[in-house]
Amino acid sequence: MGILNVTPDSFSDGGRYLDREAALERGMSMVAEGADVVDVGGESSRPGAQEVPVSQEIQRVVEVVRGLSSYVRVSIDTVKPEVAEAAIEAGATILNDVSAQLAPLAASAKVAWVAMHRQGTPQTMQRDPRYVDVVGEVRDFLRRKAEWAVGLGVEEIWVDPGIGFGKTFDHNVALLEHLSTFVVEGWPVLVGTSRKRFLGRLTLREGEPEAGPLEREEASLATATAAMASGASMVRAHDVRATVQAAMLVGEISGMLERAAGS
Ligand code: HH2
Repeated sequence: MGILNVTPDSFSDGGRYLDREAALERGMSMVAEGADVVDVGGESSRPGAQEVPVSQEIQRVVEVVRGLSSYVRVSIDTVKPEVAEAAIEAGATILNDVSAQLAPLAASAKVAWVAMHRQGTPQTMQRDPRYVDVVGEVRDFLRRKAEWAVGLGVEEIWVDPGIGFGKTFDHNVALLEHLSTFVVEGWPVLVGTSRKRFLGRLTLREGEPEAGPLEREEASLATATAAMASGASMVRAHDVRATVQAAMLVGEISGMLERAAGS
């Protein structure tokens, strides 16, 4: 899933694709690089991000969705029902819902639904996230949400532990470490680590400053590869070309390991 943020303030690519032509060009380049899905967003969900009025968010995303949806499967990254409806009307077939509240809309519009876990909202989520058992709580939350969506008639459901959304460094690492426990729940798992802040700390070397968003590419790729090897069915990535190569390798290596175990 390639990330296309049509925003001025996304944490790593804000402002680059605010111009519609630039967004369409980047979307098409992700298709050429092998993306199965392009995830279009018109509002940043980074910690502390400001909310965007509905009309402005629609204006940012709709023509980009329309332009790309004849070439690739498009998902709309929004928490606003009006924006989701407009994007679906323009051709989006996945509703990427970081609020995990829009299943009724996904059911009535007959599109796929991504239920992501988060604690708090972008304005509050990194203040003091707390869990007794982060893996268990996130897993129970996602199971409840997926069962709710099944009851509403949503036919394609994805679950996402929401790396960086109301999570400390330790919470993020624990969720990635135990990703395979989400996979056995039966729902395909989507994971997004791309360029996120915890990667800076994960790769910190003594005496050096923490890596900024654009210096986290290798760590993004490494964690995406690990997530796919743990059974994630889709990863959300800025660097599509490298991530597609990693996905191919994970497939090859799993096959090799299976053959070696069988021989
Ligand atoms: N992360 C971001 C946005 N949407 N959706 C899902 N399902 N999972 C994620 O982990 C996820 C997401 C945040 O990343 P990004 O889009 O790069 O930045 P911003 O929110 O600043 O636009």
